[in-house]
Amino acid sequence: EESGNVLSKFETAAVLSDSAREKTVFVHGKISGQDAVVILEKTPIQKEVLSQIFSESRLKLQMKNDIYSTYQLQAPAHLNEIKTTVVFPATQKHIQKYQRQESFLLEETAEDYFSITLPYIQEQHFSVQWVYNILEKKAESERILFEDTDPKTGFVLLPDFKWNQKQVDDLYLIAISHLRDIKSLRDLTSEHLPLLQNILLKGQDLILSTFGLPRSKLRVYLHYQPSYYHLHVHFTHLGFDALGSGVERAHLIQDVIQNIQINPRFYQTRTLYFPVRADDGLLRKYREAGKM
Ligand code: M7G
Repeated sequence: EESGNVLSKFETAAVLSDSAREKTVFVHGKISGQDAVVILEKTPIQKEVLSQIFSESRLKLQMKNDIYSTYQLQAPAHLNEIKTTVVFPATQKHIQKYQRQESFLLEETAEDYFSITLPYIQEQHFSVQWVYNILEKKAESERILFEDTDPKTGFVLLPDFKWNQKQVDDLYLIAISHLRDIKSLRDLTSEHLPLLQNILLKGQDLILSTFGLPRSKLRVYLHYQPSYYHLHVHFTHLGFDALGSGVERAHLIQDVIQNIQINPRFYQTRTLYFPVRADDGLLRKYREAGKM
């Protein structure tokens, strides 16, 4: 889909972070005076277009030594796209989110959650308007892969915007609950078991029938803390090191279900650990409370 070039007026202010290994760069800048964040990412090479790459590209020899040679290969434009994500207008919190920073592990007791974390996330959070737009079919409706409309156990399953859907190697889908009052893992009780089981089973089924990936190839998890406080579940390819799939932030949904089966108030009573970044307001609150 063409959308003009919103980036032609982009004025770069700073590179927030970049990674040669991931082939990404996160840039802060301005568009007509307002803050914007742009993410550029070189995507995996699709095996389906290999023969086109070999036959339609221009090769420039860089060096040759014995049986070794390296080239600069210029692939045709349509095989040489850069996945680009634009957040505009971006808030200060978005700029922070994408800035490379040191992180610290917080230890959140149940009491800390109610006295420190909850009040903080109630005043300081990313808008979940994009989530409501999906649930109400005001955005991305053509991207929805599956929907269960039950008001209690229903959800919408669609590609995460981190995935370009060109290869299953880095498959990344999200399931968004129709229920609007579950902020995070902390709110989940035995009442939500049918919802969690429904998301897991139907998500696995859809991914098997649509992408041919069996459940043994999926990592299905919730983030704690999430960025967006509306219940959603991440489905990623097991072989892909998705950002945020590390043990300090990702909770496998199968574990979550079992923990709640053993103790219906598991997530209201346990201490939870999660990373926060150096400039996160929550870290400041924990320090002020003498917890760090
Ligand atoms: P999270 O655990 O709340 O936060 O997950 P994280 O971004 O820190 O991981 C939210 C998930 O929703 C992430 O995987 C995002 O890439 C994805 N996401 C965020 N937005 C704003 C959108 C969007 O507008 N559309 C879609 N399809 N996915 C999004």
